[in-house]
Amino acid sequence: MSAFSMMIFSGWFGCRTVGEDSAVEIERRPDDDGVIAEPSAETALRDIDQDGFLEDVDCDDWNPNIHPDAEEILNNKDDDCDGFVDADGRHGGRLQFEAVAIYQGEPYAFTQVCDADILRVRGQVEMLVTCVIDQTQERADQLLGSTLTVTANENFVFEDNGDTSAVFVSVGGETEWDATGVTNWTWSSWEDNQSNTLDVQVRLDALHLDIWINGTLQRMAE
Ligand SMILES: [Ca+2]
Ligand SMILES: [Ca+2]
Ligand SMILES: [Ca+2]
Repeated sequence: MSAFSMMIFSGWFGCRTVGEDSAVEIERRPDDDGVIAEPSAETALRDIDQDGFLEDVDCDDWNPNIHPDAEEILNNKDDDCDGFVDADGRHGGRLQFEAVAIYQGEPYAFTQVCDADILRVRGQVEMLVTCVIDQTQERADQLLGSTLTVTANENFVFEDNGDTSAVFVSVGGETEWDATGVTNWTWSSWEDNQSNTLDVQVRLDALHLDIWINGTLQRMAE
């Protein structure tokens, strides 16, 4: 092969090589883009606990007693998959307030309607009752003050009733006082009808003062 022929052959071979590389590169580009994804495998929903509810709606697919049609019971679990554990949630409304106070040996009775707010989260309860005292009641200003506040909190889960200490204060009357008492409340109404209401019974005892707070609160929208 002459030197000239070698140049032509080399030149032709070189061009051929580059051409092949380019062609390969161009041909691979669409694949590299990965635009055409493989069809995803069928992800069949399972019903692991065989309770009739698939795992996408069954909030505990390992427990056949927990599903959207289950009954919510006091067990520290969200049995019916509505996002609320037992009677959890914020409950609000108005409660009836009655009090008897002894002043200089004389009993005085008071009635009142008070605003109430109870927040229950996984069994832990915080309660706030605020009573703006009706000052037309005899000696109300002296014995109850202008605003009476009851606060309580308790961490209980399974019990359907509980005792807890409460703090209640009177603000602004001639006689101001701080005291502690005991609250009792019940979840019985909620258990009976699984409604969004909650019975509340609070009893506070202090020196020369007894207070009862009763009523039903409504679960508030989140
Ligand atoms: Ca299931
Ligand atoms: Ca629930
Ligand atoms: Ca429950």
